[in-house]
Amino acid sequence: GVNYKNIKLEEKTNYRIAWINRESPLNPLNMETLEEIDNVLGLEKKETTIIAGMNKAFSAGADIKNFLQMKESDAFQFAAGGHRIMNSISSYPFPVIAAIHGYALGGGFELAMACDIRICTPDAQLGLPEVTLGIVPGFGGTQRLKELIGEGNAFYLASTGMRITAERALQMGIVNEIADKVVERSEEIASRYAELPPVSLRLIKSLIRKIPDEGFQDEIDAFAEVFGTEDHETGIKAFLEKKKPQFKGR
Ligand code: CO8
Repeated sequence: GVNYKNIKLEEKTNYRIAWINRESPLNPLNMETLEEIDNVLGLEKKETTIIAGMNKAFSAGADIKNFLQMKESDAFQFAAGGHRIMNSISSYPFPVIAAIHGYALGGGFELAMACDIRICTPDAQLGLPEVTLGIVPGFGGTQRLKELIGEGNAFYLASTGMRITAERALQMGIVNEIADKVVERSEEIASRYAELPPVSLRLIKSLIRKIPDEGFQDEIDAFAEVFGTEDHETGIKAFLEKKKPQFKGR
């Protein structure tokens, strides 16, 4: 089998669990981690896949340190690569379940949104903080959030960058269930899927989970565009230096 560096793959009889397992406790995502998840989805045996986080969180998003050196063209490549992997989750022929504990922020939240089912712990916090860094969501988050909960609350969350609680996320329809033991609960659902007809599951998923490509393309362009601004440097440096950013509008 493949040796993964950023995830731990647990094979069960009728489903599998891909654990995000980064060195840093909040499980920051990088492209390599996403590619390893993509690799799991490419394995020959197709079955329900649970994505969960080891350590203290599902994932607090992209590794912000990596954004420091990024130019517009790198940002474009990065977002395009991320979109490709998120789309491979939504076009995977079996359900993918996100078992969320702790934080699901930025790219971590976008990864959870690319999944078909979301279960979170009562203390989970979700959000799209990109705006506070002077950037925008770049892994399909604007489009998937809008599709999931409508324009009003999607704009509210993406434009303020505020985090919401599990309870609020359930109320908005972002998560399907709150459970104390999210992985166990996800495994129960995965076991149920193992007893249901795979062709029906695949067709239901493809009928429900289609999003027009146009918005995704615009989001990739927008992600590149913000990397041409001075404000994105201000926001990213301020986060890393634990200071409050002073945005200049350029
Ligand atoms: N990247 C890198 N380091 C991080 C990240 C991150 N996303 N989040 C937290 N850390 C680090 C902190 O810098 C800190 O490091 P150190 O201990 O060395 O000082 C450590 O983790 C713990 O963080 P805090 O001290 O801030 O812990 P708190 O408990 O006070 O706060 C929070 C936890 C609320 C999660 C806070 O750390 C936070 O707001 N983090 C940033 C979250 C964020 O903005 N995420 C979005 C990133 S942008 C993004 O994901 C864009 C997606 C587009 C493409 C994705 C591509 C893969």
